[in-house]
Amino acid sequence: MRTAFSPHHVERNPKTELSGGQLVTPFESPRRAELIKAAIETARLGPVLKAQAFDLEPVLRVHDAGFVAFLETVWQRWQAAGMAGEAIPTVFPARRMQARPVRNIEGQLGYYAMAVETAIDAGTYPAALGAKDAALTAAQWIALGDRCSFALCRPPGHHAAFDLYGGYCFLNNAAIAAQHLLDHGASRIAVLDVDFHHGNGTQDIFYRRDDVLFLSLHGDPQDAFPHFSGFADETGEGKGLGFTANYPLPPGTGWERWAEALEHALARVVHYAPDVLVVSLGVDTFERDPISFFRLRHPDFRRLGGRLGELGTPTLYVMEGGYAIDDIGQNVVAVLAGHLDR
Ligand code: OKP
Ligand code: ZN
Repeated sequence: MRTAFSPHHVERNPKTELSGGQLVTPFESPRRAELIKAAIETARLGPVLKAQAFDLEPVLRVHDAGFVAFLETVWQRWQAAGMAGEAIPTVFPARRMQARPVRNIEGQLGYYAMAVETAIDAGTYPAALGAKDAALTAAQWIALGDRCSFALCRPPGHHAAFDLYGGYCFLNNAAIAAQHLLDHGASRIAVLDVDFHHGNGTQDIFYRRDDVLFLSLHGDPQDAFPHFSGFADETGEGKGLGFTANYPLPPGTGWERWAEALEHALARVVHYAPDVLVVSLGVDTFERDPISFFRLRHPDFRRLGGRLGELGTPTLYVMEGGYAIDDIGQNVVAVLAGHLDR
């Protein structure tokens, strides 16, 4: 199995995340990707290769052009406005206000943000471009016949919607890859999101479509971020009705209950018979994750990979969350090794 990796991820290294009313060192750190890369190499799961550079065309298949132009220019404009710290919005188009991308940079930050924990720094955009390159490179390998590949993306992507960033995400790596596969021969893609948090961005991008089946297992939005997306009654719209499935789960959920939801989701995948399965792989379902509340244990990640490998569908794994730094490498390797049955 090949892994695609972009060294540009290190360029995103913000000093601040708003958490519990304090500016703390971000949970989503450069070390995460380096530890995962090292664990894959140590486990000899296959080569870790530098991502190929793609242009913006595949990005603009799923994201708003104004949004991408905002990401490209926000840091320079924030600095030009004389702001001393990292770029964080302060005001939002809340209910009954005008949701318009006004010219002022603070106004645009509020317009394009879905959450404020995520500060933007000088290297955020190059890192986000590198993550999408990793996703597209690993997708290309699947299009050319690989049975399984891994996009070691950082920053993650699944909270990034058509025209929204937040939740540590800027470009939706999994959605960009899924669309690229559809544009290069696939007719149906299933995206299975096993990150602890609901993949609101991926859901948003494909909500009205029947060529992408989106399934997500996650902390109940009554209790967990992103709070306003991921309820069981969100099932798609228009011709996409029935092509979104959400499995919100309560605090303390362990393997038994989680695997029950997984089996429901996998039955849907098998019935859909996708050409490619895209897995939004977060390992923040781990029992010691610092920001999540599921209780999956290390061996459960191998079970997950094994179960996905049994489907026999070409599978693209796209890295999302996971913040238990001491265990992140081993947990990701467990999923991939389980899939490869080694
Ligand atoms: C990104 B990914 C908890 C606040 C959580 C953001 C979490 C983003 C997770 N009090 N804030 O899905 O792993
Ligand atoms: Zn997550």
